[in-house]
Amino acid sequence: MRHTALFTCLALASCDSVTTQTAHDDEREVSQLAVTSVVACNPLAFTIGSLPSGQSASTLAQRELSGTQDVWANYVEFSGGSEASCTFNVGSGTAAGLSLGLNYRGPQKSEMRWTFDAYDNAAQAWVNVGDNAFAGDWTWSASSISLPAPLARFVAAGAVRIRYKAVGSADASQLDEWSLSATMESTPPPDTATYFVSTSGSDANPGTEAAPWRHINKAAQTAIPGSTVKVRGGTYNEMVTVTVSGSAAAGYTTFQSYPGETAVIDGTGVTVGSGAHDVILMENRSYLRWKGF
Ligand SMILES: [Ca+2]
Repeated sequence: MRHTALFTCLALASCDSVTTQTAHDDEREVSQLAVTSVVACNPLAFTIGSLPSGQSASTLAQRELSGTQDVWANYVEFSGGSEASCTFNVGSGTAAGLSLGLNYRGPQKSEMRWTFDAYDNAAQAWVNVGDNAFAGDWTWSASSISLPAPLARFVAAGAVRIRYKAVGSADASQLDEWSLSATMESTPPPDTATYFVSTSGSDANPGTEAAPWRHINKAAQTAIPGSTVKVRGGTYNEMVTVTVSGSAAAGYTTFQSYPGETAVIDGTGVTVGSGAHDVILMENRSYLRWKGF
């Protein structure tokens, strides 16, 4: 969409709260940060059965065994009839991918079934997400099980709960690895940068309060989306061409007089380019606010 917003602030006139909301499609994109991490089971809680002596839930974070290796400290053994759950703290954000990392040794599914369930917080019920169908007979079998969409139902207070459960009590089973790979998306927080312009500043400055810019035009071509430009009191004899925008993700970019002071944009004596007679030119810009001029 193309849109042109032009307005004129005459010398010493007030232009207060002029806001544009039009945007190019690309300016409406909400950027997402996606972070994938392997989350450890913490804590492991038994509702039926118990953690065997000499074993630790912390070993579930590492896949260490293959074939028929038997290193007691490297896995957790679940006796027949066991039921236990892991809490995985995946953190804040929106889940874009949740996948169990498993290394199992025990009976084949045809002999005895062991199930993995995820807790659905919306339905307040356990949902089966898989079982030991991938496993050979008492040989270490690694696999991953992706949780089915929609994933948001499985995340509450930054945590996912997974249950491991025996169907019957015929045989024990062992888990060397029981982890959760979580891809979490988050929207970066709006940048709250603030810039300063002063009649005693310099456009070579960084635009900080201590070292402000000299011209509003400098800010209008430098300020990042979502930032605030505070203009110290005084008369700015300049043409301002705005080339920055705010964005849907970062919010409005705001130009305002410094609190308690009044900045005046004065076009008097400024050479105006052909076809443009505006002291402030905003073309195809969006998410901008002008306050207190
Ligand atoms: Ca292990």
